[in-house]
Amino acid sequence: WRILETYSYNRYHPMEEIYQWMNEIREKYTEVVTQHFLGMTYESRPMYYLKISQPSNNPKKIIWMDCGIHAREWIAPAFCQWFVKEILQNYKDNSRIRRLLKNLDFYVLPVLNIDGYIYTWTTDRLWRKSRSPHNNGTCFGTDLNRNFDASWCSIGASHNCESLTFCGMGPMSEPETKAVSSFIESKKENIACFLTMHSYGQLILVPYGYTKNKSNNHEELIQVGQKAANALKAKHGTNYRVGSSADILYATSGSSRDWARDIGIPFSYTFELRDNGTYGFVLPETQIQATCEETMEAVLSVLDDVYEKYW
Ligand code: PAY
Ligand code: ZN
Repeated sequence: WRILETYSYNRYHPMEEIYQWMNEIREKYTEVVTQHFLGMTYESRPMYYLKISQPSNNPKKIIWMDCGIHAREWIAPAFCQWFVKEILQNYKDNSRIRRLLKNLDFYVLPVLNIDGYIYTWTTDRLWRKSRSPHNNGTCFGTDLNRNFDASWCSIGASHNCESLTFCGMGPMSEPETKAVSSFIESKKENIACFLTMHSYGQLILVPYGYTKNKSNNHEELIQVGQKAANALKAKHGTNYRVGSSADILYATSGSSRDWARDIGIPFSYTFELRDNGTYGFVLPETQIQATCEETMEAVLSVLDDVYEKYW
């Protein structure tokens, strides 16, 4: 294992290292991990997700987790990698994780916006969007979290390609959102839970952003989310708030979370990880470990509840 043996989960990694990490994870844990192609980014880079699954005969529900839909939110891809590592290192000995993996398959996309992520390493640390050109190449990037087909570009998003929240030329107009949404759509009957990881703000967000109306399982979403926030706080004392985007953050349309709920996925959450603005997107590496540890508690709490609901 050229990379894996010395891989530090307390560091941020450039995309080439994350690609290598995925390869080696798949090779080392062949009995439970497979790597799958989702599609190409605008700049023709392959998008892969890792599937963690134990062979079994019982029908299993899927947990989806994506990280790095926004390029500058580096703690998110760091968490996806942390999550995979924790599951793989512990599923044999830790009864809680073993039980989850017996009944659930995890699909993890460590970096959704690969072109943007690379751009934050090479050129502009605070880049948010993808890298597709618009308006005859005069401006770049679509906000992929405004590009989903959920009341697309109705509120909290912009048709102006210079804007940080540019919604794109149409719903799912970008190769990255098209790849994710076609895949999710094809599996939606079996997906129990959709988790999309961002930073910053310390929030657990439920649908919706595009309306103050509530989804039909809103109370349950809040309950599960609040329990997760309590578990998170118990680890290192970090405070999170739980609520819909429209209620506790701001109005947004075209988010992946709202879209996932609208196509019928019951549990759909956006996590806004640390911090509260002190460092913002540039969260120091010294905080990766504590952030990932506490987030792991929150995610496991959600998964326990999802599991309880189905079995
Ligand atoms: O409705 O889920 C939502 C919005 C979630 C995020 C968004 O897409 O705007 C919130 C922001 C993010 O993580 O991208 C928050 C950060 C601090 C920002 O850039 O405003
Ligand atoms: Zn974000």
